Amino acid sequence: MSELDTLEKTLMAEIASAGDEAAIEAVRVSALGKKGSISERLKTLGAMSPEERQTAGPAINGLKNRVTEALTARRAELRDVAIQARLAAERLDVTLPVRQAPAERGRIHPISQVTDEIAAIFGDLGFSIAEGPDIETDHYNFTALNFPEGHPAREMHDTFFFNPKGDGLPPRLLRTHTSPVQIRTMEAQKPPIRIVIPGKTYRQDSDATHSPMFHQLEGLVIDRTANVANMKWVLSEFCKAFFEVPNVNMRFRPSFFPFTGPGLEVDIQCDRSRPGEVRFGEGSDWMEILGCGMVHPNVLRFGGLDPDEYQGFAWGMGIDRIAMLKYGMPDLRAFFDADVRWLSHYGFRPLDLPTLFGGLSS
Ligand code: 2NL
Repeated sequence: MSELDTLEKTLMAEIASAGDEAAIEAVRVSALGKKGSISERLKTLGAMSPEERQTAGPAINGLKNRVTEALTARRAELRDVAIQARLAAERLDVTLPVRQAPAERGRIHPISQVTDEIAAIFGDLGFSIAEGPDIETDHYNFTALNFPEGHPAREMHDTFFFNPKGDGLPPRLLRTHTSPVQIRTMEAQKPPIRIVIPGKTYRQDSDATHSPMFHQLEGLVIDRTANVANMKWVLSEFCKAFFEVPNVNMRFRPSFFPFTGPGLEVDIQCDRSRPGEVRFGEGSDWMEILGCGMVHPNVLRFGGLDPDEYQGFAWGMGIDRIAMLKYGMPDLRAFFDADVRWLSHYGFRPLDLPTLFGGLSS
């Protein structure tokens, strides 16, 4: 067997056993690269006599062509095997149900939804949102809101107190209402003030209709002329927008809050004749939904405002309670159970943001 035949056999065996692109490329370089075994032999043609060249030329070039062809063929074969393997590995069962993307699967908690709805309504009426700390001082939670020292109303709130710090000050507490934020706002900005304050509030109370942590939304308007008629208009606009009805009948009953004078409780007319359903704006029943009143002069003074110059009105409502009312959720405790089955039933789609023009809860 000639020396070229031996080389051909070796190269062909190497090509046949090359397992991937890199191995094929290594064989190509070893044979046809600058210093490759075939390239070196082609270089010897120049020094040969014409007769020698006549037989050696076709022999070496023939070998070069056959090796090139074998390389191309093996490369195609390997590519084919690789594609078949990938197709098998990436096979999809198109009959499986489509899996939802995370943004589709997630749900907005009804409390967040209702808070956003309320923010959209009052935003449209020219209100800003204000927030404040959950941990408050006795001053902001009680004293500045006209709860006198030792007044029984302080105990009525079933306050969670922290351990005293030993600084001689009354112990810190978890705010029992969002009203401290209104005092902080009066101190920080000049009237006119038009704010709503959504947030967590805390009282030691726990049963089917009370959770030790709950959500409140309060509102405050202060300027030189704010009055009860303005307050009634704002609250009736709110109720119509929130319950998505063209008309609501409201009933204002006198009530007492230390921070108001006068204080009122507001009922809206509703129909409870259908079991498990409440309709607003019609019917023969009344349901209490919020408390309100003119801001007590002492509260204005504690906020750094002169009651002879400024007056205002305020209101407060339980977000959890009106969320239950609007969306027919029977048990308050489920709000805080973190049960995904409950949330996927009562939750809201994350991209359906409540707006007045697009619909609050569509
Ligand atoms: C309710 C009743 C109410 C207020 C909150 C308020 C705040 C300031 C001054 C005067 Cl700084 N009033 N807030 C007024 C009346 C009622 O809440 O039933 N909340 C769940």
